[in-house]
Amino acid sequence: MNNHLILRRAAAHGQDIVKLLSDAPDTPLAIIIPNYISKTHANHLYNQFRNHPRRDSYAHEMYLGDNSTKPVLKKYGVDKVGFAYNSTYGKKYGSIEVKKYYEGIRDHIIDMARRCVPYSNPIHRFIKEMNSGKNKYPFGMQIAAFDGHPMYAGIVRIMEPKMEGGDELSEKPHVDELPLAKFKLTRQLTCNIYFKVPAQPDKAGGDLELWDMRKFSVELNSDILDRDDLRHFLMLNGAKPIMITPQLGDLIIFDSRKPHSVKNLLQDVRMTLQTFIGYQGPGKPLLCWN
Ligand SMILES: O=C(O)CCC(=O)C(=O)O
Ligand SMILES: [Fe+2]
Repeated sequence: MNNHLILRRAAAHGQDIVKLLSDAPDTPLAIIIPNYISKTHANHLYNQFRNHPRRDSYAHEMYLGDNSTKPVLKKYGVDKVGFAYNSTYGKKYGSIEVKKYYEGIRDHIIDMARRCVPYSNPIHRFIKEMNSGKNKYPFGMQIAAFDGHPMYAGIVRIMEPKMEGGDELSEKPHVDELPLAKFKLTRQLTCNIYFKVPAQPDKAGGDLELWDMRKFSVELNSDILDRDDLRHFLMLNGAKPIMITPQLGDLIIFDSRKPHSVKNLLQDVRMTLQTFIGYQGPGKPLLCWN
């Protein structure tokens, strides 16, 4: 899995994000920072979230058929602790869904702060690193405020064997993209910190599959993404997947607008702390949210 498409780094570095965001032919597919959090820190998070009372399913937005601006939320083999902005896609500001999201994140902020103690929240640490010191991102990183007030960055994603939609997540690559109607981003990245991975990764699945789109010639639109044979279609058009086996404590960032999938989990539990990172173009701060 270790090849030239992956930047492996000892520490977070804003210039690596610049590289990931570039359109150059040698743009990497992912940044991996091994041991971003220690094993004891990871274990602390696992114990805090393994039986969380507010765990629910994390639906993924799908744009099906002709009605492609109205997303359908589908179970995709993942549970979450936290609130996802995609629950408001296709809904107006002032709608019940938007209110629920902002009310939800208020409680989530308090809960996360409590459960992370005595450690710092690793997503907050990453944002801090992107704003200060010699490794910062040149234009900083902020919490997004797509509706005019601050959102929240840091959701827990949980995978276990045989969850509804798991086969689809595994077989059909997906993309995650904030709709234009919400806010215009130039690029979108996702950042996961792996705090529980299967004990026997070779048998247990849960590999992350990223598609190298360099040789892919057609624009990715919803017609293409809807295809049941998307995996095959991508291959036929010159895209190639690479596999990453996330290790405990890894921080991994990649472009969420490029197709990716997570292989079916056959044993154990897999848990990450995740945030999206939006790029608004040069000279502007990166924006984080869930
Ligand atoms: O769990 C992972 O490894 C990646 C999850 C994912 O699809 C994402 O962060 O967009
Ligand atoms: Fe994703």
